[in-house]
Amino acid sequence: MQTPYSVADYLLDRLAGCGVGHLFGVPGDYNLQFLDHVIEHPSVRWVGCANELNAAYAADGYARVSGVGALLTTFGVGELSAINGIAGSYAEYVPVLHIVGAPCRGAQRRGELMHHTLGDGDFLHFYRMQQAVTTASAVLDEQNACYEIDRVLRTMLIERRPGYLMLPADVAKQPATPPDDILIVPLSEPESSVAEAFRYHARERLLDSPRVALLADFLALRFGLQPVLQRWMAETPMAHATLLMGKGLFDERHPAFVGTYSAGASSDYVRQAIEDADTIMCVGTQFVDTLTAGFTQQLPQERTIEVQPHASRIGTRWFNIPMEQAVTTLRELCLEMSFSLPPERPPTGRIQIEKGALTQENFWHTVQQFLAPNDIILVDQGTAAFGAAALTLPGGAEVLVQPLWGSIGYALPAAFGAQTACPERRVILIIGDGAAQLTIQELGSMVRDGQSPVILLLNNDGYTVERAIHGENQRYNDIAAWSWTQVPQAFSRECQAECWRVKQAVQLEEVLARLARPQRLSLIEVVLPKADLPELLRTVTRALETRNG
Ligand code: TPP
Repeated sequence: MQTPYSVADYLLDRLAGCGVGHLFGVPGDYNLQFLDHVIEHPSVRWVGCANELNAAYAADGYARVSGVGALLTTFGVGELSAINGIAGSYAEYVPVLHIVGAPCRGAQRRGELMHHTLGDGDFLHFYRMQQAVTTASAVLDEQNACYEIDRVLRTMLIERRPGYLMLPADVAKQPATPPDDILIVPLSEPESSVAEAFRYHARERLLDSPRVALLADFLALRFGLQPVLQRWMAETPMAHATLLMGKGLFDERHPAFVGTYSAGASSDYVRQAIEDADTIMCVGTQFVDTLTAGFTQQLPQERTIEVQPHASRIGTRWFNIPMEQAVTTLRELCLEMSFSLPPERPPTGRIQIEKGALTQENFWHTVQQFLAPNDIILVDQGTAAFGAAALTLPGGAEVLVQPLWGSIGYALPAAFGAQTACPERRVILIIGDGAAQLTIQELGSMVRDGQSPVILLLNNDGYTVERAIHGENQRYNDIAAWSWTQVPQAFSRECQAECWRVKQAVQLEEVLARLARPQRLSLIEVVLPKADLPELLRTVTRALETRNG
């Protein structure tokens, strides 16, 4: 017999309508019945994870490549394990819906001594904890469920940040009516006088600028501006760059793409091409300490136009205008004008890279040769993130990195999530040995689901990035030495993974040459010197240590 349409079905239909095809998480008795509806659902697939933190990272990785993600955990114990991951999604504007199965309303009303509570009869402790890391949240009941599901999802989509739904087990079963239309997300329209004023002041500013430059960052990606920005750069030749978090926004082989901007840690060419323009248009930028060598950007207010999701600034004046409209206005104005050309790229000459034993330098050079169009490259928050800043991406390739929240171990489950969303794309994960020890269990899920990511595991004998900041030889920067190439075997009974341990640059080249179209999970343990750093990180750590006093 078919079960009657319920709140659980409504929620799943709404998720499917938002483009969610997979729900990550871990079961618990408060969400098991909801899970039966997931299993029955025609388009939302359940993806079990090894723990809730990994599930939150996986949902985040999934959302970064496909738009929206979703996560299911159980009350208290599950949701608090996930909260670190959700906080990362909040900090970095990734819309993930966190659904938490909770005790029935009767038990809550009576304040019963239920498992997974603090034992004080207060069932809202965890709901309150989630407030700081979500843009909208609700405790669902029979009366409000459908309305609140829509409200939370709508706010999530507008703000591009996580939402939270507490779903008591009995509420999930309540009858509901299927939605008869798609979820409408209203477009915010500025007052026409504001739009006019923005256009007027932007024109004045641009007319006064012989040379302009564009610096765009991850908020432009999150708010869907990649197509319009790419079109704009194809039409109007101007120096343009992203920060590390926005990497992948542009076609990096475009002649006027100057590189990844890292403020004072950028090359002279990148820095001058951006900072010396008469007007710098900063679209969706956030200047994080680690990405700007400790806030060394030279982008004074009077020479910048700043475009943020819901407002834009010209000089010191702010206009309440949505990002897309501001960018479209700037693009139209640029089409009417002519600017001097971006500076010539200095000749690089032939750089001789030492092959021999692997170093950060020849490792990243080899990775650069390996990249192909449409790759999804995930880099974790150790040396990997900083090395990746110097890569030039082939067309359609993107980088997933979490430098603002900066929780090590993120990239491995996020790679699982990204590969779940895009099974046909090649996923390359570059992660330190320290970071991998936090979240390695998700290798099991990758093998279970037949995924074939290429995993470059950087074995540099511990926390190298921390050694560079402080305590180079202190025991707190050491980790347990694992037999990395045996790890995938431990995570699947019939091992469907291939593993290598490489110490020489040519060995790495040889292995990567076989992985143009990997058919199974490939783990390459890359042995690197303990204290070696990518050039960018050397500059950044000097700046950070100074700031920490
Ligand atoms: N715990 C979490 C969850 N996140 C953090 N950022 C830290 C601790 C502090 N931390 C930042 S980088 C790092 C640590 C412990 C070491 C990373 O080492 P590894 O992953 O081996 O990369 P490597 O620098 O050696 O390439």
